[in-house]
Amino acid sequence: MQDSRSPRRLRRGSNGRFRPSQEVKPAASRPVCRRPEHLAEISSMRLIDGTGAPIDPAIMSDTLATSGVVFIRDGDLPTLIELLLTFSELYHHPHEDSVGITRIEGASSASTIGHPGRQAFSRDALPLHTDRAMVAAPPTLATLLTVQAPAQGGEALLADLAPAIHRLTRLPDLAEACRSAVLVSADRQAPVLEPLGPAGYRFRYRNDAIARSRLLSSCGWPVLEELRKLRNTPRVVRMSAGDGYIVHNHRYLHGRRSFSGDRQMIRLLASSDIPVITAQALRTHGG
Ligand SMILES: O=C(O)CCC(=O)C(=O)O
Ligand SMILES: [Fe+2]
Repeated sequence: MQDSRSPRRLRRGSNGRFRPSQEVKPAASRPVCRRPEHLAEISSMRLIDGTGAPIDPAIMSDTLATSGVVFIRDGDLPTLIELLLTFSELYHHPHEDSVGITRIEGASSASTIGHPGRQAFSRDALPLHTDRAMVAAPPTLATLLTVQAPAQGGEALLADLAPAIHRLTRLPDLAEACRSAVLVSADRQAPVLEPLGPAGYRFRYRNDAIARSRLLSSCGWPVLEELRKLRNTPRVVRMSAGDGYIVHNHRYLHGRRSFSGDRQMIRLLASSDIPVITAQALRTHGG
């Protein structure tokens, strides 16, 4: 690709890390985004839904609000950033290499011992989770792009919480259920299922060294029971270089299987006002 095609082309710095040739500006100062139509001209990246049907980049927000996930084929980082900036803003992460962008490679598990937040940088499995689950407003979108697939393992794990949201929002004591199912980390507590007024509900979940769920009263049991059932039945997605996914981080949990050999992923976090699920889509999950 030519440099003129993207204003935020990424180059490798002297330390081997990706960095934008023009710094990606923090959300507040970023200029209005370009329309997504030109993306097809600059890259062979394709977007598909869970059945393999193509997705128009111009309706990404709608697609994510309806189905919660979009899969990437033949993706590359500059095009992905361009795409995300047409409908969202990059979101800071403490381990990022540049705003919202983190390179994730496998190291020995020993190097992450004592650093609970760094398990992603090992070759270990990552159980299903919400990214940045313990902050007040977790990113709306979590995107993973495969740069190098490992010799073995490393498949993505995905789980849609929409059917669970559908069932739980019919609970007679929903407000109390929301209050009593919480995630607890070393220094924080956050609701697993959080009412957001007209915007619906937001899920967050982890069951790892960063945070675990806890019941404050038995009213929250149905919430955690939904998650317990879901943990054992994730969708397993094998990804080659250029493959990836974008999930609504308040609706879909993601994770990975353990792997051996070299593997390199790029994680991009972003925020937007995309609803967790549209009312119409929620109804379809009720059958
Ligand atoms: O390595 C992966 O496939 C997922 C990484 C991840 O979920 C994370 O870093 O939060
Ligand atoms: Fe993650």
